[in-house]
Amino acid sequence: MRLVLLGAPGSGKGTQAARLREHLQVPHISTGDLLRAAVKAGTPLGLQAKAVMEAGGLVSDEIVLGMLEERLTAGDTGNGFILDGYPRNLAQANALDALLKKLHQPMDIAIQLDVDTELLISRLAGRAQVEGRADDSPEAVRNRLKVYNEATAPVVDYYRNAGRLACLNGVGAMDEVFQRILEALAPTPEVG
Ligand code: B4P
Repeated sequence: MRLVLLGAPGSGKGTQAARLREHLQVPHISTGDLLRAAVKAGTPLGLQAKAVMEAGGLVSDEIVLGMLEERLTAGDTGNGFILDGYPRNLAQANALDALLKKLHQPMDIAIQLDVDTELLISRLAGRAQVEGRADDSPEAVRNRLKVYNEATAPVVDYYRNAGRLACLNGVGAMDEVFQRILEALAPTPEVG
C-alpha cells in the first residue's frame, strides 16, 4: 500500500501514520521528522531548514525533494509506504508523481483528514505544552495554518480531480479516526 496523508497542521497525520505503520507493516515517512532529525544533527541542510521551520514556513522544495528521494530509495519500501507531510504544494505534488513514476511505485490513495481551525489550534496548543516544539508557538501556528490554506489546500483538489482522494472527518477520538481510515483503505465489495 502506497499512501499519502494530507491535512492541516494538527489534523492528526503523524498520529494516524504511526498507527498505520503498525497495521500495514510499511515504513512511515514523515518529511517533518526527516527535517527535525537534520536540524537536531546540525547537518548543513538542517541548519538551512531550522529558521524556516521555527517560523512555520515551508522548507525549499529542492531540499525536501532530495531528502525524500534518498529516503524512498533506502530499500525498505518494497511493500509500500505511508507518506506524511509531503506534498505540501502543487510543485511538490508534481515532483512526487514524477519521482514515483521513476521508481515504478505509483501511489494508491491520498487521504485527507479534515478538522476545523479552532480544533487544530487547540490541539497544537496542547502539544506545545507537552512537547515544547518551537513551531507550535501561537505565532508559528498562525503562519502554518496560513501556509496550509494558501499552498497545501490546492494539493487536495489536485488529488480529488485525479480521482485519488478520500476525504475523511478527522474529528473524534484517535481510534475512531483510525477506523475511518481503515474503512477507506478496504477494497470496495464487488456489486452483483
Ligand atoms: P510536520 O511534522 O508535518 O507537522 P504537522 O503538520 O504539525 O503535523 P504532525 O503530524 O506533527 O501533527 P499531528 O497532526 O499528527 O511539519 C513541520 C514543519 O516541517 C512544517 O511546518 C515545515 O516547516 C516543515 N516541512 C515538513 N514537510 C515539508 C514539506 N514537504 N515541504 C516543506 N516543508 C516541510 O498532531 C498534532 C497534535 O494533535 C498532537 O498533539 C496529537 O496528539 C493531537 N491529535 C492528533 N489527532 C487527534 C485526535 N483525533 N484527537 C485529539 N488530539 C489529536
